[in-house]
Amino acid sequence: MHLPLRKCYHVIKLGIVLVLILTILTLFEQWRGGKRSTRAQELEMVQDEFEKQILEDEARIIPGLGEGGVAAHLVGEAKRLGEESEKALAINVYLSDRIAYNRTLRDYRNPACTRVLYDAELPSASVIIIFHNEPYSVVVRTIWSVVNSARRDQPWYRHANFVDRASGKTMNLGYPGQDPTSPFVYLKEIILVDDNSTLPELKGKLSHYIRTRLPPDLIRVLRLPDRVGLTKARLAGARYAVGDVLVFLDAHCEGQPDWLRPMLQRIKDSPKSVVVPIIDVIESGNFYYSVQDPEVFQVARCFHRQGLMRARMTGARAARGDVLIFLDAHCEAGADWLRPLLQRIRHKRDAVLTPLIDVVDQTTFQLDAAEHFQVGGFTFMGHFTWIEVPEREKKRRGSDIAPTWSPTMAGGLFAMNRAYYWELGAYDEQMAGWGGENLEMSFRIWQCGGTLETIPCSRVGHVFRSFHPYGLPAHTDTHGINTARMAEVWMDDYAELFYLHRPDLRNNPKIGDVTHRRILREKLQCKSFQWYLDHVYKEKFVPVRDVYGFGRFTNPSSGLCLDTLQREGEASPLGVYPCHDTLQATQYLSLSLSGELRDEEKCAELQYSRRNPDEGGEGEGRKVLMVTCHEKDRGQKWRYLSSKQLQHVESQLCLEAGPQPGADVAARPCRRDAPAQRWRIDYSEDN
Ligand code: UD2
Ligand code: MN
Repeated sequence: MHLPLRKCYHVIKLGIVLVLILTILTLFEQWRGGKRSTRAQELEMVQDEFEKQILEDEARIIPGLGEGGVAAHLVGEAKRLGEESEKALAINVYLSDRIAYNRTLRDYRNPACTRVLYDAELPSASVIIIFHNEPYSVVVRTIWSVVNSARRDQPWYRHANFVDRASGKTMNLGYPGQDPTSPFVYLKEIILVDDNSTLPELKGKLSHYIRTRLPPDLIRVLRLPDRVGLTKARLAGARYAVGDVLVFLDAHCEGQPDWLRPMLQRIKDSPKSVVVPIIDVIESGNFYYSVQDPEVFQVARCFHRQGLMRARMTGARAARGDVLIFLDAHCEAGADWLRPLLQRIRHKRDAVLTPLIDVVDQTTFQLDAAEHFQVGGFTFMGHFTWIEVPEREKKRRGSDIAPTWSPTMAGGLFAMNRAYYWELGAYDEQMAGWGGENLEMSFRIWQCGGTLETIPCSRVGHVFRSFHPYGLPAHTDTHGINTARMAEVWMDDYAELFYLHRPDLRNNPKIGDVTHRRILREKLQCKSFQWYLDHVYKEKFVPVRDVYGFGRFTNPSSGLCLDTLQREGEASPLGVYPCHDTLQATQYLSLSLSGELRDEEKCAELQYSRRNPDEGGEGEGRKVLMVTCHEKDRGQKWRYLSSKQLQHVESQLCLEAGPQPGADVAARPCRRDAPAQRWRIDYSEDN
């Protein structure tokens, strides 16, 4: 009796405890549930806030503005706000916010591109777009441009052949293994690498935009926890990528129709080709999509104006040749334009033919030839430059739209087989901030057995900015340090030419250790920089090679040196300036064995006065301009006399220092006793 009672008591106690625990648990669950739902609510509200912001953004867009790639303009207060935003951010962001995110562009490709046949099956692409605090609308437009280029229903894909070139089999468009019903072809993924931006709109709002407006399955956003600079940001993207081909883009680009496929095809055909599109300019002030400045002497053919029927008839009646050729009186013919016409008519008597008619601008005589583009060069200061396609390369490539060898690349826009990217050593992961990685990769590609090519049927516009709108790691010259790292590994003795400009970086511990990159170079059995100069970039002027002398050209009596005075432009007068202690680019000149007085890019030439060709006999003297070197012309030949005078061969005039710092030099009749005409060259056979 006793025990059962006690037992009973225990059971009741246990029961009460159990009930208590259960109640607490239920309450806790309820509390947690409630909390969860507030969190969901909160999230929803934030999304709503993003949605609201995006709807507001969309309402701001002015239909038709900038459509086709034409220059966009605003007026009044809006214009002023736009200009202000450009001053602050190097891009007219106010205007960008008002241009459709997926505007179309006029097709600037060489018409021959539309006739190229591509394989139905091409490698898949991972497009990697890196950004740090880029303007939101510009980034979104870049993403749209990639997405749109890969849409299966684009006309260029619809008209594409469905027959595989290699096998002759009919195939679906896409990459191997791709679902043929996917709305996108060739595009595996877009990887956005956020290099630790601080702008809030590039975080949640951008993600929300992608989720709700873009194909989210196609797009990954990689948020880096620290700011690492563009080289490491691209590396992070590349590590993440799974496509066959890596396609790198800056975050302010818009592609022309069908820009992706020509590059994929080339990499399929030639996996060691690293390819770049033609990079067109999107103007930072008005978003005008403009093709690289063509130059008249290139191919000028013909421009058209309303012709006079009657006059032509009269001419035809009087003609006695087999073939009648009508031209307006304001045409310039390209090389060998006549023969193809005659040949065709010989075979087909009733053919009526027109040449390809290019447009020459009426006021500037600039030729608007779509196929004109430039490739990459460099300076020994370590900067990328644009150069004309060398004549020998025009012959080698065989056609205007064939892959064109490029000594270097600008760096931001290129495509490369993913396996080859890693095999070739990806990037130097110790390069911080901005700069240097482009020349490093260019030299590495060529020296280690690859090729670097511009694919003319692929054109992508890029907003070139006049300054970096984002801050870079304080007080570090990342371009200089990265370039020194590059030079240490790839340039052999030619690194000295870089250090001549940057003596401060010689043996500087800031450069860090490059041993592993030198090991890479050995492992890949890469060729020398000398080989690169001899075979890849033969046209490159080496300031110390085949020269009579180089360095500063000092006028001892005044202590002034020849100086290009950082003057920009096609033809800028050569001047004088107090000599620098170290060799600076503006005073770094050479007198070549062929008689050119030049810096790395331009040659000294006497200014020619149309009004009075003999001008400058006694009085003013003739100005000396730094212009593009053109070996043919005698006007760019100089010689160094034993009297230490610099004489212009054609005119027999001598170079005379200006009277004060910053003044132009002049060419005047040679006078042995004139101190202003004596020049000492830092390094020459005499010294
Ligand atoms: C050119 C290249 C650029 C790069 C650079 C040399 C082109 C058209 N552009 O300068 O791609 O090769 O030369 O280094 O070829 N960014 C980051 N983190 C940073 C700094 C920049 O992610 O710390 C991003 C930036 O948002 C942009 C990209 O890197 O998307 C390139 O920077 P840029 O546009 O300022 O360089 P750009 O075009 O003047
Ligand atoms: Mn850029």
